[in-house]
Amino acid sequence: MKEKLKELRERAISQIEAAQDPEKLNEIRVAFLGKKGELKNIMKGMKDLSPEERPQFGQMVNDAREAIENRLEEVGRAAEKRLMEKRLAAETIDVTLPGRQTEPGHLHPNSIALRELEKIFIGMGYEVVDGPEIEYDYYNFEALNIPDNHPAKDEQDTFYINDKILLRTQTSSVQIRMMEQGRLPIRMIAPGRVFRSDEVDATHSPSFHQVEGLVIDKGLTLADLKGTLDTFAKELFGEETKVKFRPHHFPFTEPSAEMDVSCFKCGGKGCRFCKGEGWIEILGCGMVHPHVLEMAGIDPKEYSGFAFSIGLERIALLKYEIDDMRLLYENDSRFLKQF
Ligand code: 2NM
Repeated sequence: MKEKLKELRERAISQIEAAQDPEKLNEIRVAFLGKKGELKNIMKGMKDLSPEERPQFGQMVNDAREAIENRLEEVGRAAEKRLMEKRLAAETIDVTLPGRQTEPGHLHPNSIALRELEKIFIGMGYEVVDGPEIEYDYYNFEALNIPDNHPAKDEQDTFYINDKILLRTQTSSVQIRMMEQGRLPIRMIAPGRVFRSDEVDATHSPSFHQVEGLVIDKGLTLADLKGTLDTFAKELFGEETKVKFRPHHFPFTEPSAEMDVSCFKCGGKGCRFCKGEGWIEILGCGMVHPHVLEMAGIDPKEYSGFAFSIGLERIALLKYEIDDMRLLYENDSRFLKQF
């Protein structure tokens, strides 16, 4: 029996030492020390021993149990430690890895163009003024000397909210409001969204942006208008830019003109960009009609003024050589990130 116990003890220890994981160690514990384990089994033979041998054998069983328990404990701790180290290694975070890149936003070409226009006019002493997009018919048409039978007033061209209220078709309405306030002189630009009932195509949209300018002072003449817009064109398109004024008609200005700039691609020789013309139309302008001044409460015998109207999208398309206005409204980030 002693031999059997010795063999059992050695077998248990060698199995423990061969085991790698806590689960396996537990199986060994159950097999040897459990209620129906081998050690309990061998103790059943105690009854066959002589009374003198029993205590000695009992002591040997206890020693064997203790030895197996100790070994289980030691090897178990080592296995737990290995397991923990393995888990920690798998969970390691490399703090030196670069972070995930978030794409920075981009200024819209309209915004870049607007900032550039504002910079030029602020540099010439203009203030930037805001006004309502929903406007009275009076400020949008009547005060601008646009008669009721004018084609612009047709429902085909203008979004009406009711008889008297509409979505502004030009930011001139902001300038009328400024003139009414009567703080003279005025040197302002009114950038903003305007609305016209147009079908969408490469050059039209029902909503686009204007930057309209207005200067009111004593003694202003057409020469002031030409000098101002010539300076503006040179700052926007380059020092070598030439301007050309073609007579035109607007109800709110007299005389009126459209201004072309020499093509900044070919310098005026004619190319694909200017469609062989050498010139590119960029704005409408004129001396403010005396009747417009009068209606706004300004005495046209004392004051005169000039005004101009720039299409913001047109400037953005030209400057960044974009050939379809719809690209400006689709907000595809692959397109926008190029600017
Ligand atoms: C244009 C062309 C020329 C214009 C006139 C005024 C105001 F309020 F002074 F009467 N603001 N903007 C103007 C002048 C608008 O658009 C083609």
